[in-house]
Amino acid sequence: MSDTGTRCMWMRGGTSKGGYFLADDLPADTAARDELLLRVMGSPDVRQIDGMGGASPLTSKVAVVSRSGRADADIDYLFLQVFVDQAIVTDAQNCGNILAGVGGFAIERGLVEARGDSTDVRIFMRNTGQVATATIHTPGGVPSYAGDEEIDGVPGGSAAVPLVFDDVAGSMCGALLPTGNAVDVIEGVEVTMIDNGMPIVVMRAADLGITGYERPAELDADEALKARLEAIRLACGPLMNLGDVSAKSVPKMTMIAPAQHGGAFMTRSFIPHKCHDTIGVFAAVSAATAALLSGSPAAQLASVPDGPRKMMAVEHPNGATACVLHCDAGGRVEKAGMVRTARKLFDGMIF
Ligand code: NQM
Repeated sequence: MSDTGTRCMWMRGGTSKGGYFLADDLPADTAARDELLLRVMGSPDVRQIDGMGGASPLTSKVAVVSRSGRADADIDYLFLQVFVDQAIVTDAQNCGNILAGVGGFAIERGLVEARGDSTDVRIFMRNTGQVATATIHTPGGVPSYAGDEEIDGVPGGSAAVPLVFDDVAGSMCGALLPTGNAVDVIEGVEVTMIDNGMPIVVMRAADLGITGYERPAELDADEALKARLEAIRLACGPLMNLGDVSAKSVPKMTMIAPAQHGGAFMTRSFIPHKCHDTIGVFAAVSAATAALLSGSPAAQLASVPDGPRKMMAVEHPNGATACVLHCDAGGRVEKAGMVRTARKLFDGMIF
């Protein structure tokens, strides 16, 4: 890394955290960019002691943002996952939590002009080729992160960042159900391989020998469970049109159980080798969509509201993530929404 540093903003986006960069502030060459980002995070190292990463995949994330040349978007957002303990930087997944900070960052950097007290920012998500709209609180034309909106997994309140996704089916797998089936049997376990914004594999927790209510640390220590999940994941990757996924962070592995707190269902999600403290944004939308497929493992356990507009609280280890699914007359999810929050943590140069 150069001694002159690289301009960067650190932000919490939803229940994740990471470095936000303008594309122009990073090397154009991908290998040089990735080398720099590994140094920024301190990877590979389980403690990430020589960098800014927080020793978890949830805090080792990067947003690369630029002005968009598209008519349907204001900015382009590329998400990069920097692995903690391996020298891997991958664009083979999107991230809806980091997405929550992207609109505010773009306004801060002058890529988008604030319009009144709240500003809609249309974001082209380069990882998946799809568009999201984030509404940013901009009193006096300046992003403000202060507010009372609380999301489970983040202490205290911040300004709400509503996110809307128009048809994110098949984001990376080319189809909502890449195998064409709502249920397949992989390694003896009934699964739904689904992609409504994030490729995930949905299974009943009980079929993996757990209740689905364990704490993440307990599941992280269960080597037999992790080996079984990885065997299923490696088998699902090619079937989901993702190829060999041994060095990829998708698909995520989502185990579900009946809800405990009045929500739609409970989840424990491996992302993919560590249990998520909550659940990802697009992962929650994808899991909720799986629960609408009759006969699927999720549908058998879930409580699904009637009507075309379905408010579904996807329970997780630290509360629930509420998403709204809008279905067309045929029951297909045509639009999804969710409220997140974000906060600027620092702005400066990283060395
Ligand atoms: O699914 C973690 C997160 C995510 C992804 C992961 C996410 C999403 O919580 O949209 O937000 O699955 O690696 O940041």
